[in-house]
Amino acid sequence: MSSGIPRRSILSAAALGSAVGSLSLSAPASAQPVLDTEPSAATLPAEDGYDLWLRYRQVEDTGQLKRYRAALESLVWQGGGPLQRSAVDELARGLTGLLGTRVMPRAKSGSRAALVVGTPTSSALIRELVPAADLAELGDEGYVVRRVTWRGRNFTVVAAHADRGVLYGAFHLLRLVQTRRPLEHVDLTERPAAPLRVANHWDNKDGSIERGYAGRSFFDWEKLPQLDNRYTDYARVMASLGINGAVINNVNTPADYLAEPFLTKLAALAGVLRRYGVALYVTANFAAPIDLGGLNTADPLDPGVRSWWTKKAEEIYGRIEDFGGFLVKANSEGRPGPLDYGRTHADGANLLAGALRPYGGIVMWRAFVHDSDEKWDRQAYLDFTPLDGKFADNTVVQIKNGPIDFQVREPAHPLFASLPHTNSVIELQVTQEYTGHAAHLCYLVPQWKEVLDFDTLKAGEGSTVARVVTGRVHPYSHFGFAGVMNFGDARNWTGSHLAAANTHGYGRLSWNPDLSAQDLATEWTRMTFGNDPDVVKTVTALLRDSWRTYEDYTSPLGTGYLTHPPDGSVTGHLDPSPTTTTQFHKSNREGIGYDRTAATGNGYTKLYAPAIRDAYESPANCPEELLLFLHHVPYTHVLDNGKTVIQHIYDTHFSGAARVADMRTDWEGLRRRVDHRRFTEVRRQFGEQNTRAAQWRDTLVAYWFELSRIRDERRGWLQAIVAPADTALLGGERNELPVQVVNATGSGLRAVTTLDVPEGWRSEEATCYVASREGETVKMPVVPPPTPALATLHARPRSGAVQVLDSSLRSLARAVVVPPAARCVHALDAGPDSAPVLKDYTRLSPAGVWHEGAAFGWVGNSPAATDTGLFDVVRRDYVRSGAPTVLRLKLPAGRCTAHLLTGDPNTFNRPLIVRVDGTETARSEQLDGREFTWLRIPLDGGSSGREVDLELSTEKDKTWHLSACVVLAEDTPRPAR
Ligand code: BDP
Repeated sequence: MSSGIPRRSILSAAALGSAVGSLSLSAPASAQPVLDTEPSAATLPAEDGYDLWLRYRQVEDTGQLKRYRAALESLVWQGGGPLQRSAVDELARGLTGLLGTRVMPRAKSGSRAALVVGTPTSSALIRELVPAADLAELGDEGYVVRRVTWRGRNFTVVAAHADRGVLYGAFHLLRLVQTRRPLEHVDLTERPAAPLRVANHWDNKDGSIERGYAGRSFFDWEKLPQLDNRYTDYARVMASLGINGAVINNVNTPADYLAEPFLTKLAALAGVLRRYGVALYVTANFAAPIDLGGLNTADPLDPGVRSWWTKKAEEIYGRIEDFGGFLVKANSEGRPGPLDYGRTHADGANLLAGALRPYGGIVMWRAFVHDSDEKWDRQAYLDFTPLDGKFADNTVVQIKNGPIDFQVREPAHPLFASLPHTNSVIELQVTQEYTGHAAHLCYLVPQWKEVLDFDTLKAGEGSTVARVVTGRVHPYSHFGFAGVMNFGDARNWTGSHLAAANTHGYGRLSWNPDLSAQDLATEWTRMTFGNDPDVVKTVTALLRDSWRTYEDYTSPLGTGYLTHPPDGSVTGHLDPSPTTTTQFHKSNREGIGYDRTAATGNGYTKLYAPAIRDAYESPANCPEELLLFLHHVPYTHVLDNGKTVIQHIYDTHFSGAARVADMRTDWEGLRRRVDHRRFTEVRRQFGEQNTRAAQWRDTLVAYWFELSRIRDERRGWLQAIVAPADTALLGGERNELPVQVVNATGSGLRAVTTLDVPEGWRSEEATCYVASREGETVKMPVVPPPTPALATLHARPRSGAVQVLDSSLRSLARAVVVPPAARCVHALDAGPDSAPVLKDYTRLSPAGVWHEGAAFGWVGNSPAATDTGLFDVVRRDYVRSGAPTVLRLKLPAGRCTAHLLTGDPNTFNRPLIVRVDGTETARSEQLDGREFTWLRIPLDGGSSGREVDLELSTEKDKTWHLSACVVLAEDTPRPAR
């Protein structure tokens, strides 16, 4: 790296590694005594959350304000580089707000107390006040904040060896005031535990975010290189946490970011970030030499490929001199990588590392290799441990906290401490992909702390994950933290105000993983909502317990992956869908949990140090919260608390969901103590969480009951499940929709079930007798309107006062309505010839080629066909093709409408694009797995009928699907007979 951060000095600071402890890192601000004297019901100005924790509201307590003013009002700065300039700007802004008086830097101190900031190089006063030797050992990022009395005057000093330390020290001082710490005896020394403290943004160039719940990306690629204040504010926020790197694009990325016009845009962005010490990194697509360079290979050992990357690095550094380097996701979930050429991950990483080395850049190579669900937990370990020592020294392997994928509970990843000769970084997920999006409060710091404190024992006692990733176990040259961010363009950055506590917690832990979750929660609360003791106490408690609560109502005992299967939508991984994730949780009628033991399971436990492996091998000795992650046990397995597993599961789902209602009540107690807007928005979020928690509870307890057939000893319930995916309904006719009524009470009962149907539908209630612990299928009469449709249907059973559970998430799939064949001009059910066809419909298969006299048929290429065996007769199978394909239809005279059904019972479905005579007339949205949609295409047969060509296609290199094609004549009054 030619300027900006001299990486070597970061390293030398970090190389002091073990000295971190001996430097007496200060306790977090919140751990020190505090004056809790804020007036509680002060008039609170409107806030929208944009300031996050960088809120600089005036100190309310007059005595305290006076003391702060006396110490800090006079700000002495004797010059320095751009990072010091940013520090001083922030101090001026922050203190002006906090002290309620204009604070401006001046070069000389007067006769009174003063705040002095700078480095020994830039400030004579600093040279007087702090021995340079105290600072030199702190490296480029460390600093001191100290009260010094010199020549009878009191100085509050923020001093560092380098400008960057001054910046971090300035934010620390502001934090002290924001959290109302006394400064009279302040004397703290800080330096980060690791050199890499990076934000990973999974943002796409079209503005979408892979797993974002706060609106769209705030990186505006259309407008860049034109800058926006938001970029500066982003950089301030990052610097306030000590974050010093940002990867600005998704791990699933095209190669585009490595070429114009992106380089110009990136350079502009890097210029803003640089002023706050944040280095810009980019996710590189491993196939870039092919996609951008026009080569026919990306083989890491190919000389042409090597020289392409070398030139590319030169080009990038020509634009961005302090460019941080590349993040790479290779050979995982379909991404290109070195394995495509029979090479290893190390070959791939070293190729890029070689190109970046002359400039000091690094490669962060992800260990998340997910190709087969069966090997998901072991694959990273199996792929990477044989390569230990083979990675170049300017690469680091980036390892997710757990072996699966950011679940609410997982053991620590077995790769930690298993790569003694390979730089390692931990990847944490700040965005709440599997932990409730922006709808559920789930403060993840306690989870991260558990992982960081986990003792791998691989390099003897005390080889905790935290010590591994802070370079204290193995002699790593690069190490630290990556956090998958939760920022979007929402005004408050994180969508949910409370979710910002995770952003703050991640950054602060990456600076110092020894900070406690409780202290961080308190610190964030004080900075974000003020110092009213009731607010601090309540919000801190809400944060502290939220992860456990979320776990209780979603997935206790390590049950595992229970959310909607992987897909790209914003609702992906939010709601429970246990029936479709059995490959991940492995529960069945006999038992529950995933056997990962060496003795009888997949052997995952063998990846840990012997003492841990032995504990994990045994259901009696393994940590209870991981029981079902590691073992398949009978539902009657007895836990330490004397309860059976199934009873414990029932109880935690109910108690967890009940606690959400309490959380909402606790928050409501803060009315008028928190400004109105944020109060209302958070209250709304708790309302949503309450509903969703009940859905989780009801979906899961019913599911476990269905499998185990063991009743909850403490409660009974009734539930009715519509299975619309199994029955296609005929429009305008009387159908019988099967609905399963489940009786989870201790005695048989008579249940009356009604169906919630959309307007224009008719249905009647149905009565049935259901024995205790049984399910009974009732046929519910239902008449949908005659036209093609998709509709969500819910059934409600009732029987006296028996509690009824929600089943809406079990009935997630919509029912499909198709017109009866007799009413159609064409009634085509697409799929292979071998699969079943809807009553009276005609098969539209690849064999249906157009010929003279045919009513319909393919012209040119024919598609392929698949029968998934899932869903009803119409949706289970389809025709599909990667190429545009023409379906010719014979139309009768007059107007008519074609209805095309598209979707996929398994996985997401690309837009189906329909062109009629060359003009695009319809296009579906990209759909989640199991979602379908009907496209309507108006057609005209003219006065005597004609043939029309529908060209079916989708995005380039993707596949379109068609499940059915129905043509209805426009409703004209039928001539009387
Ligand atoms: C999973 C996400 C997916 C990511 C992938 C990854 O569901 O969107 O692309 O991990 O980390 O968490 O690469």
